[in-house]
Amino acid sequence: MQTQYEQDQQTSVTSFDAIVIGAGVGGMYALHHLRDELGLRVRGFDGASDVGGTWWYNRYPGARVDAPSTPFYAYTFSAELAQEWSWSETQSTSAQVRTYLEHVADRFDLRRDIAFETWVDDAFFDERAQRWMVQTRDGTMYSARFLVCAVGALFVAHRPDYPGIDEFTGECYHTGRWPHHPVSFAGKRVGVMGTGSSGIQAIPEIAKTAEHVTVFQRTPQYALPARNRPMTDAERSAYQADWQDHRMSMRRRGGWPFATSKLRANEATAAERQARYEEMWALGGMNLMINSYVGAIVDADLNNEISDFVRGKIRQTVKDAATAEKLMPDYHIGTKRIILDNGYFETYNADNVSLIDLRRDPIESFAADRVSTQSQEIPLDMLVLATGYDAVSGSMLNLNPRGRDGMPLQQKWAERFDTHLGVSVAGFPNMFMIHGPGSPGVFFTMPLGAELQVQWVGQCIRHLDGNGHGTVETTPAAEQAWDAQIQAIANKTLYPKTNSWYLGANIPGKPRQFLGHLAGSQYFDQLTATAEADFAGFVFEPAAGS
Ligand code: NA7
Repeated sequence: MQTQYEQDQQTSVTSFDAIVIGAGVGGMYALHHLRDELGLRVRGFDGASDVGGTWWYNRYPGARVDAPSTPFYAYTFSAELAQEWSWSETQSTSAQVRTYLEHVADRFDLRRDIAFETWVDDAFFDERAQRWMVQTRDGTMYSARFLVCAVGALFVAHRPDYPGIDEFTGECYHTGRWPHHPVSFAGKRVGVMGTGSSGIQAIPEIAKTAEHVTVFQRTPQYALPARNRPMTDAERSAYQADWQDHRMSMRRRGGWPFATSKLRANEATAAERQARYEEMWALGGMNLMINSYVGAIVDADLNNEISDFVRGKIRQTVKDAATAEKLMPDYHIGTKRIILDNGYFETYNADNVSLIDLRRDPIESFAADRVSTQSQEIPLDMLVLATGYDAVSGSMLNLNPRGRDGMPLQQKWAERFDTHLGVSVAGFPNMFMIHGPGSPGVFFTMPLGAELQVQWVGQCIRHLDGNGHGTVETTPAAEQAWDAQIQAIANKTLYPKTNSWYLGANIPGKPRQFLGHLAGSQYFDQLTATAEADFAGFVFEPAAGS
């Protein structure tokens, strides 16, 4: 009997060595590395009409990188690329990131091997042929020995399921699916639901022109000042001159290029600590968390003190005391994604902004032109959903590849999102994930993290080919040990004490499991060690026909 692949050879299936799904930060580099550095025949697919991935979609007003310092949210694999590109601000806009990624695509001639506006509807592993079969929405079949899923940690938009929400006839946009046409808020009554990074970046911008903005807040958040400003020439040239050092520092320091504080909170007086928090606040909020004292995300007392400090700042900023109280966060700072803001709390001092605390006044239903909470009716012309994502695991489940015995990933991951090293899933041979569950992903600088994972994938493919193997995959035992490590690291911190998307808590019914590896440097050491140990934790099968 012929394999699916052999049958397809007689029809019109185009074959590649590797198929890369996703043309965002991870997929672009995967294409470049596998094609230009390993010499493989590679085809990329993306549903969007250009490169950028998450950045292609996230065009809402105010969208910016939410990492501390922009020059470091960039690729590091090419010295020339690092030398020739200049970032203009310390916190880049989404548009600037897209321009950069478009430049990367031009410079490395990536687009010629990416099929845009091409959704992958199906991907399954043909065990006899040892190949992945991939079907795009127009019914075309492709095959490849390796499937690289760079489908994004923040891709599947989460839309709340309030009664009547689909009957709302005003304009309605999700921040993660922002339209490409200009959106005007002028003269409109805009409701913004969600106060994560996206909502907190968008609200001050929308309030500049809207007639009225009503913010629907479920969990009050800490937001720390981004202190965005133009990059100076001196900073740019220092970064470019020391680029290799920065790269190595980021690799060693969990994605953050600078040395962090070695100061111990218990060796300082309360007054000294307050002075240090003020200093860090003035430098930029992220410093408050990682540069004040050792252990802000581990030591509950220290964390409480920093949390109190930020609550005090919110009280000082928001003039109306009742509004300020509604904005008071009550969880350990840093255990939900740190938000860097540009004037968020100040926005509540404007007459055209009001805040609904959904914990005290929950939404009951939507109608064509309004939303009703328990206590009031609010007419709206526009609804902006800044309600986040089925993060980290959602995009792989959306793709739902089928592995050995036709096992769909949705079935394999019905209760736990188990992987080994965040890159491989048992029963899914020759499939690699970039920024998958169990990776440092959103806890590390994502471009550098993607580079290191992709380079490891390249090493694995070389090892497989060099030894005459046809398949590589991990084992359930390796997955269990990996998950145990991830949970153990997370359990040493305060993260698991808070409901967050890091734990899947934002998606009704999603299994609760910490989804990221918190110790990035240790993680990448383990990737290296695994490769050096001939890929311990993986099993290889001889190539078919050998
Ligand atoms: P986030 O951080 O998941 O924020 C989503 C927000 O939407 C958050 O405030 C949620 O409240 C709120 N939300 C979610 N569902 C609902 C419902 N049903 N009703 C009311 N409010 C709701 O997503 P973002 O897009 O802001 O940021 C995602 C990441 O992208 C960000 O960290 C950056 O790295 C880039 P909750 O806190 O869950 O109570």
